[in-house]
Order: sequence, then C-alpha cells, then structure tokens
Amino acid sequence: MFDSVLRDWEGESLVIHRDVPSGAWILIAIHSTRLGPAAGGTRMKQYPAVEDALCDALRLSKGMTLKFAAPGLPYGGAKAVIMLPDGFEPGGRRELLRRYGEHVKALRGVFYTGPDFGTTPNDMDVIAETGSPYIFCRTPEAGGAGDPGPYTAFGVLTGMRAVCEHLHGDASLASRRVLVQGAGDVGGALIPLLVAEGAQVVFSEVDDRLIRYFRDEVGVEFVPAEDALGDECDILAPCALGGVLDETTIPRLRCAAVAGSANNQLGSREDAERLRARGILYAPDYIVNAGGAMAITSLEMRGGTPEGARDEIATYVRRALLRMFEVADREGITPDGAALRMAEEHLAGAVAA
Ligand code: PPY
Repeated sequence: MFDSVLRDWEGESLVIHRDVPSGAWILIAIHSTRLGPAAGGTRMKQYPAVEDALCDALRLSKGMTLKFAAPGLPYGGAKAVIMLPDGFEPGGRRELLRRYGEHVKALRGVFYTGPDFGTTPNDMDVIAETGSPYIFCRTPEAGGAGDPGPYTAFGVLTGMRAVCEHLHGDASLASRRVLVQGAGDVGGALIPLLVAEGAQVVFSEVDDRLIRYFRDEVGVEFVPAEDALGDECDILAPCALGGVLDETTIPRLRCAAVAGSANNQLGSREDAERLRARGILYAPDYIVNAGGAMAITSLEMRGGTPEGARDEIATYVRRALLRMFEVADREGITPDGAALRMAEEHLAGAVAA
C-alpha cells in the first residue's frame, strides 16, 4: 500500500513523527517546493487508522501545490496532519502543539503552516511559542492575521457569482437556491454573505450547536445531512470535509452547479468527467477556495491590506473560473482538467509568475 500511495502522490518529502508522550502521529507532507516554500494548514483530528491520516495529508498537500500554482503565487504545497489517539485528553493539547512547533521549526522554513480543520488561530499562537517563525494566522493580539475563513468564504461567494455569470449571463445570486453543506468556519461565514445577496439559502450540518444557531437564530432553512446531496438547487456548496463527489453520490445530485470550499471534493479525477456527463458545472475546489491561502500570504508576507486581499481574491477567482469554463466548453474537457493545465503550466515555468 505504502509503495503505490507514495508513487501516486508524486511529492517531495514526508516527515513522520511519533509523539511519544501523547501517542499522536504527526505527519508533514511536503508536496512541492518548486515555486517557493511549501505552505499548508495543520489538520488535527482522529482517524480510523494511520493509513487514513497519511492519505489525507498526501492528497491535501498536492491540492495546496495546485492552489498556489494556479494563480502563480510563489509558494509550494504542503499539509500537516496531527492524528490524535483514542481518548486524547484535551489537557494535553498545549504541550502537543508545542512539540509540533519544534518539528516545524526544525524544518527551517521549508514548511509554513496555519490553521485547518481542528486547529485555530489560538493554536497557532501556541505552536509559535516555540520560536518557530513559520506560522501563519496567529491571533491579531499576537500579531497574526487571525482566522482566514472569512476570506475563503468571500472567494467562494465570488466563485458562485462567476458560476451564475457563465450559466445565465448574470452574476446575481438573488433568488438562486444555494445549499451550503457544513456551517463551520467557512460555510458559517458564507451563509450571511449569501443571505445579503438575496439568495435562497439552505444548509446542512451535523453539529447541534451550529444547527440551532443558523436554523433558529439566523432563520436559515435546514436540510438533514442525508438529504443534502439530493437537494434540488442551483448551486451545491460542499463546505465540510472532502471526497463528497464520487460514483455513488454524483448520480443522486439535482443541482446545476457545484462550488464550495471543501478541499478535495472529487473522490477521483474521473468524477469531474461524471459531473460533466450529467451536465453539472463543477467549479474546481482549489480555485474556488483559494481565498484563504491568498489572503494569508498577502497579509502576512506581502504587507497587503484586507481590502487589497479581497480585491485580489475577487479578481482571481472570477477570471480563473470564467476562463476555465470557457476552455472546458471550447475543448470538450472538464473545468477540472482546464484548472489542472493552468496550474501545471505555472509549475513547468511556462508562464511567468
Ligand atoms: C488551505 O487553503 O487549505 C490552507 O491550508 C491554507 C493555508 C495556506 C498557507 C499556510 C497555511 C494554511
């Protein structure tokens, strides 16, 4: 298994630490440093087995390479996974994060990280306490840019407008039915933006606290998680974990388009073809959700302002998607194929960054 998984990954290096005091596994997958230091979030959660954590880290790191390469940003792709052991005591979190910070520091800037599923700007403050300067998105109090979720959500909104522009010749989301699958960090920031645009928003979620908040306090229509994918809507926005689009789910979809923030939405690249065959427009995940990564690097590495970062995100996401949809139509390929080509051209140095 190890042999074929690593071969398919095509990445540069994989660092594996066993954190003896906690029993956690720390995996840092550095997929590419071709365009610059490899950057990507640190995901912290439980997995059924180490193989699952490994596959997650490898696939997500490759996605980060594409996310930075497509807009021509000077970063490579990486992702770290901290696989928590069964029965992990929350009291051990701080020390685990500090030990993780030592590992990041030891990589001497080959790897930059920030928050991801299961980690927050507060965690980044703790990781950076070890003196590791390679940590994005610390809290504003600690001098960081804070949570990138709102920027990712803003990019997803721009992506949905581009989808409407392509399908209807009008970017407005007014009255369009949009299903947000997952109301967490990004989905939860996206919902109010959609409401403000006049969209007909529905959401699915599994966390009771978030369900109560968005359904009962904000007044958004709720759809049980098991009905989300089959909902008849204009745009389906996967904003939870990846792998939601595959040979079993795609036949059930009743949406005109998919545009969401989750990383690795396609089970495999063939699923892009399956969506095309069903006449569903797929906005490639690493284009639609690039807002967070773009904002982080703009605010923390290039001295950008929040307004400047928003402008950059809006311009990039719209232009890139419209171009990919057009190339896909013209050449009879999928938007995913068109996106991959754009990222690969930058990686090959065919287009100046
Ligand atoms: C993502 O967009 O999935 C990220 O992981 C964002 C990111 C980018 C750079 C450093 C940390 C997190």
